[in-house]
Amino acid sequence: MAVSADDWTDDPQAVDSFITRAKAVLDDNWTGRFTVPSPSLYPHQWSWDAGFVVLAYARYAQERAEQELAHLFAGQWKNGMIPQIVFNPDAPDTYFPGPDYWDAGRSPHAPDGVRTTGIIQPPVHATAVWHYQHFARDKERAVRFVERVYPLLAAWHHFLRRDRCSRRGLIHILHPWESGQDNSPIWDTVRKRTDVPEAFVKTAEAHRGDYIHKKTRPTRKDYSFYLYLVELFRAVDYDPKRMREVSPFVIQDVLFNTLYCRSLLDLGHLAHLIGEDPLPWWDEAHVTQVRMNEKLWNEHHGMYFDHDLTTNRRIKAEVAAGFTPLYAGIPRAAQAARMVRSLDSPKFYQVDERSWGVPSYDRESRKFSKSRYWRGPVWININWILCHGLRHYGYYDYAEHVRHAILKLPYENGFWEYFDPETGEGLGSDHFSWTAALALELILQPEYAQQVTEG
Ligand code: 9WN
Repeated sequence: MAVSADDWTDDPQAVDSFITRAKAVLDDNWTGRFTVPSPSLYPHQWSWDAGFVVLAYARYAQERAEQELAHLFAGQWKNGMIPQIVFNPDAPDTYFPGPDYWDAGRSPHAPDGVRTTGIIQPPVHATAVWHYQHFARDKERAVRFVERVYPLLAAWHHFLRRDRCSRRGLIHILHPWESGQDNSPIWDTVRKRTDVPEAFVKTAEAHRGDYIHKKTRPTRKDYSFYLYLVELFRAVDYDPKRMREVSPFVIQDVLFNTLYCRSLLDLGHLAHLIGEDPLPWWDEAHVTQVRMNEKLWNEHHGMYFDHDLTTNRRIKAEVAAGFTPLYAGIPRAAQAARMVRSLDSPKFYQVDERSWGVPSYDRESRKFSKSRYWRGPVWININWILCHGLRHYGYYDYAEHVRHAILKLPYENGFWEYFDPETGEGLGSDHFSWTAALALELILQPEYAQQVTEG
């Protein structure tokens, strides 16, 4: 079945009002220096959320895109690390764990005068900067900005290569929060085999009230695991080598490595733009592609699986992120065809069926939950990554089917953090920035084309 581009609405005025509403979400969440992911739950700046909002600002708010990135880079560590969260000193003390719990300043690498966490999130920043300069109206200014941030992006990628990878392998992550998919079923086996001291269960319990919508969030056990890992890292002053040694969680994650690979390709393009050598970045991207195909691909399931470095075993959790390598051109054409067959099935998102986008987890698994965070609900960022990946391989009809979901979900139900794949009901926090931003990214493409024609 071919789904036409405007199936989600055939009313042009409705499209205009949708754009206005999406931009209003970003305006409301804009603090004057950066964009909070949502006003109710997340009052600070998150690393990959910042990258996603820049993809939208790139298309209509050049200066704001620069400010967003500059604020994130102000929190960059001296060893190049871009932290998961840059804390906002003016925010109410509602988010736990906050800056005092992390106490990241104990690391000699922490930035001066800015408080952050001591872990990372997926690297989408070079990709964001590439979009920024590509769509910028003031091109000269954009090139000057790229010249300014290129060394910072390079330092970030050097950090990943130096401190998050052994020899020329894949990048490993050390905490579920680093993947961006906090309570994904991928982490279940690691969490279950880790003895978390009772004190962390108590701390997690004490803060349960901080987490709204308990049934749609990670459990107390998940949170105690997250806090325990933070404690292990804090005890070694966030020293990258020691973190690797003490962590029971050392995973080569598909989504993280996919975005790393895409980021390297985009960093190469940025290098080329300002007269630097792109080849080392593209070489690195190539090595990552080869390694992912060697180590993470599973022909039987038609998708990629994470690898647990502690046990040296694949983690066979069928999550939507297992299809994201399409976005970085990682699978060969035959693999991509196999992946689309797995995606276009009752497990995920069948083309001729009434559901609401690609769920984060296999709908036929007994552990699937249609409402609990990264264990089933539809997330707009994963769908957006898949939509672009499918286009890249020429699966335009299926990509349109995914695009349709990305637009229709917030159009009909609001700009929620995640969505029930069966009913489309919005879950988590309302007024969520990347839901608005990525819908805008898809919808503003024709508008951009028009501006270019108008000259
Ligand atoms: C921990 C901000 C972040 C996203 C993550 C999402 C959620 C945080 C939390 O919110 O995680 O980082 O407290 O649950 O899982 O992807 O970046 O939107």
